[in-house]
Amino acid sequence: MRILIFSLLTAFLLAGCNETSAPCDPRAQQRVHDLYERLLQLRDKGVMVGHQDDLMYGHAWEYEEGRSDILEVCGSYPAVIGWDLGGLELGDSCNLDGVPFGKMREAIVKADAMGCVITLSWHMRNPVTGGSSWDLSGSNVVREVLPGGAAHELYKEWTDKCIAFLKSLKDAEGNPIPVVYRPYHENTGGAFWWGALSCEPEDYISLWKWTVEYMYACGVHNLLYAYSTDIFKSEQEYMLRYPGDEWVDIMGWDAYHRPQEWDFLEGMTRMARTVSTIAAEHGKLAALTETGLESVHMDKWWTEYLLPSVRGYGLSWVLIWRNSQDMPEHFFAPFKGHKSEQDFRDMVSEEDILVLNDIN
Ligand code: BMA
Repeated sequence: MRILIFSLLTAFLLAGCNETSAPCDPRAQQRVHDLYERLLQLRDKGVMVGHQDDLMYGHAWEYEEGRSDILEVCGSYPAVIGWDLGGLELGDSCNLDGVPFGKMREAIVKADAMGCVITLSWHMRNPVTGGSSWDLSGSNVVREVLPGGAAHELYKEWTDKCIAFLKSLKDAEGNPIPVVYRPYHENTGGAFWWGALSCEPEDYISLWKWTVEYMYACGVHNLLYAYSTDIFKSEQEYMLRYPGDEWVDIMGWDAYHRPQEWDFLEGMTRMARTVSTIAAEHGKLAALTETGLESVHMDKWWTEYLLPSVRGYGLSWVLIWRNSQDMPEHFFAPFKGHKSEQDFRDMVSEEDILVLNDIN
């Protein structure tokens, strides 16, 4: 019955909308087209479950070959895995969470070979102040990194480092691995130097377009581009920084459950409805690009909160944030022995909730 309702809702949402047909990059490589096609097919099957840094570390462990908190809880790796490039811009050997870029590359190659969808974000430093991505000092940083701005040359060098990393991701046949690239995330929020508190919408859009064009100019054609806001109040707010259909493949949003701050269920179902409707109108895929309840202190969070927030909207995936290896309270997915373990299994045992075993 639930599946029927899910299918009907999805069919309703997609009816009369622009056909989602191809990646926005006119020169996207074959594997990107294949990924896109696969995402379209899987969207009819259900919502994929993703986890940030899943193969690198988990709650109280790190860098153990084959290990994954999600695997240990439900018997399958997640279908989607996220990594973050923060730190790459400085030439650091490890990212901001201590992940060596060499190990990250190896794990991406492995995840791709296993059939996972790969997504990358970038908590890059503030190129004007040298502070972290959360450093909001330095006025108009986005304008300064655009052509003509004081930090443009430096920013180009940073982007070159990202490009070198992207180009180093090759499968066993030597083809570039397709990646869902999700830059400048949570743009309606105030946390980052590219966020709503720190730049004008037109500057954000210029930065997005410059980035995509620079990727093309440097011969990067292995990406799907994901646009993601933070929590938002309206369609207008969601679209304020949207660069346009020819620059984006996936429309997403990030939203964390902070019980003191907002009504998660009410807000999530509203946002899921809005994003999936807009995405369908624009012929784009949709996803919940980051979420979680830190420390998962509700035993049934998965079936009572996450499941109703993602099911039935035609979302391609939900990415659960990381399980820190060294901050015991900073985890968003269950691990072996955690009290929400059974509930997580109940969620992923639903036919329309997909882990890696369900999509291969
Ligand atoms: C945040 C936290 C930080 C981390 C950052 C980038 O949400 O998890 O600890 O450094 O993401 O991964």
